[in-house]
Amino acid sequence: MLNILKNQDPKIADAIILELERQRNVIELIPSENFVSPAVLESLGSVLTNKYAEGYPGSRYYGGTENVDVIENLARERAKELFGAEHVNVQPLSGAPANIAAYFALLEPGDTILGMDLSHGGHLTHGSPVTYMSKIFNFIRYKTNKETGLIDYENLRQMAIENKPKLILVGYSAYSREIDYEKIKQIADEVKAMTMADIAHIAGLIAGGAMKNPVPLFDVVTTTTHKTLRGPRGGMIMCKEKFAKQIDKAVFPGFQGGPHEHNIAAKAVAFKEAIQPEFREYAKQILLNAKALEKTLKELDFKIMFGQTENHLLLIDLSNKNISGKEAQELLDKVNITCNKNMIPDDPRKPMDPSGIRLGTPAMTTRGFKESDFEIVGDLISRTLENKADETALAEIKNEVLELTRKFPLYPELSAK
Ligand code: DSN
Repeated sequence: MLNILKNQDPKIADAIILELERQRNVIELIPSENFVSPAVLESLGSVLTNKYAEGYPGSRYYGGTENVDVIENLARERAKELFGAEHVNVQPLSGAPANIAAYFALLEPGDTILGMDLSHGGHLTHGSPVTYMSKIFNFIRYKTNKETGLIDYENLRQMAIENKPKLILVGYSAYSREIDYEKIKQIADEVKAMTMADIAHIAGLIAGGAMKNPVPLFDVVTTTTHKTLRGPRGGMIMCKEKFAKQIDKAVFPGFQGGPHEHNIAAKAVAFKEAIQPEFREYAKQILLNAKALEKTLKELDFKIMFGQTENHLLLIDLSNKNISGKEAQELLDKVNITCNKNMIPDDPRKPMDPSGIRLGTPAMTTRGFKESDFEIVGDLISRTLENKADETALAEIKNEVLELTRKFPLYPELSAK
């Protein structure tokens, strides 16, 4: 692969080839990552990257847009079919721009948004004080309940009554439970707020019928396309028809310029893949694998936050294991297990060295891992953390990881030569 690039720019070609090798040789547990199909990769590397197409299909500011119009229309129609959406905008460049465009479509500066606290599983763009959006909108943050691990819906309702938000926001990056969209909608109706779900993490699980779908119920639903949905890196907004014009205007010209049509083509390809019956099996297997990993880790005395997992991820509190999240991530990197350090609810430690790690099953499920493989993964993680000072044991674990990954070839059609 990369025969032209190797001659023209060997440094970049070498780094890409090394990255392919790295992806092949690790157990990838970052819950927001996945492996796209070769057809998605081909679309991303296509001549569509050359084209400017500000505007929307049938109404562009540039000539020569007849082919990209076909592509963008297909992406929109397939997304509508997949999620049962009334209107779809496939132009957001990624999840953060999608959320920002949605806020500006629905709200005025200074308006109040009720979203989940970051350390309880929310996302940076849901009002973290380090973001610019937190200076423009008035974010208030609800939390999960310590005892049940669930979103504290009663507290959320009280906060909504007291603060009268214009928008109630659900959808999380580290929360591992199902979401009661009906309850949120009832609260929103009670205080006359609009509803928004950011389903970036679980979009593939929803598309595959393995989790509840907020799209028919909520006003606006944003997502990325590259996580469980297994498409290219990008974003998307779905909404009720009554918000269609303001959503489209907020994306372009409100916030973005020219859409990335190579990316939109790759989204369309991924949506077609997600419509196939095999994708339902994939979504189901992600959940089965997460449960298998959870069972093994619980038996090995790992503390699972939020009580349990009902989706693709596990947030683990490592404070009983005498190791921080940062140390654990670095140690696991050494044995070719990739995950990310993560805050736990109300974490007493700092974000760059928090108390937990976050583990997910989507990427390795794409490679073909089943429950028994994830039982082995749980065991490998535990042994790694127990043997942190034993280089021989760590080398042995790394060999076991390599043996396991070799059984599940990644991109066999791509040659590193
Ligand atoms: N950075 C993504 C994640 O890892 O969850 C969310 O945007």
